[in-house]
Amino acid sequence: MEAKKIMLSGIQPSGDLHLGNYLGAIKGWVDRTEEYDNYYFMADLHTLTVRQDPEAFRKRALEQLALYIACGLDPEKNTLFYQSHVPAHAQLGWVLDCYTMFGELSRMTQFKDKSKKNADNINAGLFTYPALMAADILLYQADYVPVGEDQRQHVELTRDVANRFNGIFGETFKVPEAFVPKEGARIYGLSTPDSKMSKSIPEGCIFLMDDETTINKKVKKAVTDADTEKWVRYDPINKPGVSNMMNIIAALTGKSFEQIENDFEGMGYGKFKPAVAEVIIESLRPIREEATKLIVEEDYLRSVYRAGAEKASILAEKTLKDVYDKVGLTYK
Ligand code: ATP
Ligand code: LTN
Repeated sequence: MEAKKIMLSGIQPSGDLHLGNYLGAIKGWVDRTEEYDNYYFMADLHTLTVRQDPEAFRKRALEQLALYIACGLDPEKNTLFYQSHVPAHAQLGWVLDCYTMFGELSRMTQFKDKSKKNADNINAGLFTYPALMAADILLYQADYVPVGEDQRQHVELTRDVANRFNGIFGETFKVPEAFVPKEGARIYGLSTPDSKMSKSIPEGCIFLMDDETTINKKVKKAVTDADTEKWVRYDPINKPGVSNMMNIIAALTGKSFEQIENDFEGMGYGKFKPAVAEVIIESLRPIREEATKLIVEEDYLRSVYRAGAEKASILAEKTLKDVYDKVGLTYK
């Protein structure tokens, strides 16, 4: 039997997980569990690039693991772990820092955005972030990296670094591909249909742990469109707000835009919004309920992340050894 291809991805525990994270990333991971050999982690080392309250950070990172599982990532079929528990990430990260160019890092959109947002803390980690991300991916010889559209640039850089290294030292790293979903690749904020749904704009962001009342409130206040036509039609240019909500429904239910247009034919936004809220509430309810149960089961969560790190280390150390051998470092 041919070995399964490797899927790998991570999310920073830098804020509570939201619908954008779910539809742009996690849902796609869950849907492909059987097809691939899966590695998913909490990118906690990356989170240190922005100042954190230590206690809140630790709690959030554990909650993220509970949510991964509640979203449907079965720990028996997916290797779930903390990035910081597999030291090879930091070790390969340093080596790749030395094979990643200043110019390349300077062009990263996320670096430019985050430097603007954290003007008083533009630290070296924020700048070299993509080299650590390249290490995360290349350690596992990943074939596919399922992420939202905004992370594509980092995966492209990873490919460049892998090709550069392979060019110098011979075949060492698998050159990975980004795996970006069609629907859900970019969910926009409910209050800002021109920028992505993000935890930094909480009023337009549906968090996975939001209760029914909160979801209803946020959807009710969602920005609809200023055009004269008041019915539901998919047109991201002229109707970004409505199209975004249609995209959410499509991604959650699997319906086509045409089906959704038909469902709401002749109805105004007054009927559309409560239906959108309903779909979101019913889709997230089982996730929230399961996560609430899991979060108090600390022993169980610990056993999951320990087993995950142990399994991940096997593959990671193999690649690290190869890299050490090639660059002339002595492996322990
Ligand atoms: P920030 O708010 O700091 O920009 P974030 O909430 O966008 O962070 P990330 O940790 O950057 O979260 O992203 C985690 C994963 O979720 C990535 O794969 C990213 O592409 C995806 N993602 C995040 N926001 C969205 C969104 N609005 N639509 C689709 N995918 C998203
Ligand atoms: N940079 C990503 C998180 C991340 C990641 C990775 C994603 C860190 N390492 C490796 C995929 C593969 C983000 O901000 N969403």
